[in-house]
Amino acid sequence: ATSSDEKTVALTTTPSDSPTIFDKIINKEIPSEIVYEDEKVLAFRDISPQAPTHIIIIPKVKDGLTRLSMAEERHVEILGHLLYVAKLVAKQENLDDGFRVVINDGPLGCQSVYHLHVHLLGGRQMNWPPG
Ligand code: IU
Repeated sequence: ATSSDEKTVALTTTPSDSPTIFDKIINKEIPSEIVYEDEKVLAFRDISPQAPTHIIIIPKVKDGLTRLSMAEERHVEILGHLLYVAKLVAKQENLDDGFRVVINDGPLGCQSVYHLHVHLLGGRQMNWPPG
């Protein structure tokens, strides 16, 4: 999918707490290239990479965390862990000159999968502002 397709998906997806395709990835019902896994999180290569390295990092248990705007106090630990794992995976992917971490929230933020996830992007020069 191109980034404009991704925007179309984001704008036509209704935010909800229903199971998403990421549950199937966690349960290994559909294949993915997993690059990191521990008891709390899973990191796998994005199916439609927007950079030479593009990895999605997700909590294995959603616990109502469909999107960052739904975060509650109980999610503070997993939110911190997701960012720390982004750092570990960046190191593993040799992104020593820098990388970008993104969390899209909601239709305006271009979120298309309602299971909170961190994008780790690297391997090319990023631009600012993002689109
Ligand atoms: P977003 O922040 O909700 O837009 O990100 C969802 C990402 O999940 C997006 O980059 C998709 O390419 C990616 N993805 C995937 O890696 N595997 C899938 O089966 C599906 C989406 I659906």
